[in-house]
Amino acid sequence: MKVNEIHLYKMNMRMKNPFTTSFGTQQDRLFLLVEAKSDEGLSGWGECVTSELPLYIEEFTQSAWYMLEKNLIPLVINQEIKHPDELQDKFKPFKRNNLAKSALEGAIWDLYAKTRGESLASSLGGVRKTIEVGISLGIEENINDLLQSIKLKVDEGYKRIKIKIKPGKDLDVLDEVRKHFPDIPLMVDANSAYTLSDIDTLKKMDQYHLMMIEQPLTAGDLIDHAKLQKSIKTPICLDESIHSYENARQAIEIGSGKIINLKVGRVGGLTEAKRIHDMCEKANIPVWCGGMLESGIGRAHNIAITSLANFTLPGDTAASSRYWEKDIIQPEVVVHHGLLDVPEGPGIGFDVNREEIKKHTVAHKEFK
Ligand code: OSB
Ligand code: MG
Repeated sequence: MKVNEIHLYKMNMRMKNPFTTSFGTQQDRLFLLVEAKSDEGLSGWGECVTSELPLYIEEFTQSAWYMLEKNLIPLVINQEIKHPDELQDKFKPFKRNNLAKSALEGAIWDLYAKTRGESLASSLGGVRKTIEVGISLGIEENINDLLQSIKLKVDEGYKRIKIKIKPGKDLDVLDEVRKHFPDIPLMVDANSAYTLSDIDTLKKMDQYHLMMIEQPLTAGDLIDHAKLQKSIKTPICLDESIHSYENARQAIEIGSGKIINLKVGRVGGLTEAKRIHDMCEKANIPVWCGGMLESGIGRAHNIAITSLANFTLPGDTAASSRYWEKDIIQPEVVVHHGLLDVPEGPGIGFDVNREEIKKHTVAHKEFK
């Protein structure tokens, strides 16, 4: 297929509620959409899950726009592409910038699946018809607000609850949560907020029978995580330390953790996510799909990758309505009793709502 037109949209969408992690609070999502059109008149869509500021990862929305505009889109436009896997080689000279790469690659994957008339999930080798999902809850000033949201989400049927923690908002919070919900599947995410000097606090988390503790230590670190994993029972799950197949291979080799949160954007796209998935499957390392407060388009990509066999733990792909008054896809993503159907229509399997996209577009550029 030939991609003869690409559109880049800068989006500004306000979430229903602010979301707080150890690195800050966000409510306005400034991200990018990529639309790739083929000579057959089909459109593929990808989402660039950056934020306005580089607080979670070094990329940010303007850096991704620049990368896509100046470096990545020129490698793809008007080129014959037989398979989306080819993009990895094309993009390889440019180090990292994975969120930007993933957005364009995702649009091409969607376009490829649509061209073949099959779902993105089956193009990727997915096997699940439904997936299990959990929910990620931000840090709350007031413990009662957190307890109330947990109750709501447990009642809605989400398969596990993840709560964000940071130094000073950890053991006391867990005491309260376990007092009220002694048995729910529970995990915590520190977003890199601790160091090995906090080892006493981290050890104490073993008493709460957590499914895992996500990214306790510095982003990018593997060595200290391996040291920590040796002294705690709770499985460590890596998020901000895994940017590639090689990172994952090394993490497994030295025992930096026992679980991987696989985010398509962070590893540079679906092709790399699938490679990491396959390796983890062989190594008996379960994976689950993380979230980046996506719009419906990124959410649809997450659903497709989660249909692969080794996504054995519930991910963060919650319903559209958890984030948005109105999502930019039709139908929206709905979750029943913690389960979500993998769409069977061509590509991402959701229609994009162009009117809704237009409402939130703050910049647009067309490439031909
Ligand atoms: O660490 O998983 C994370 C959101 C933004 C940046 C990083 C993370 C998160 C979440 C929310 O945990 C997941 C979601 O609901 O999309
Ligand atoms: Mg995380």
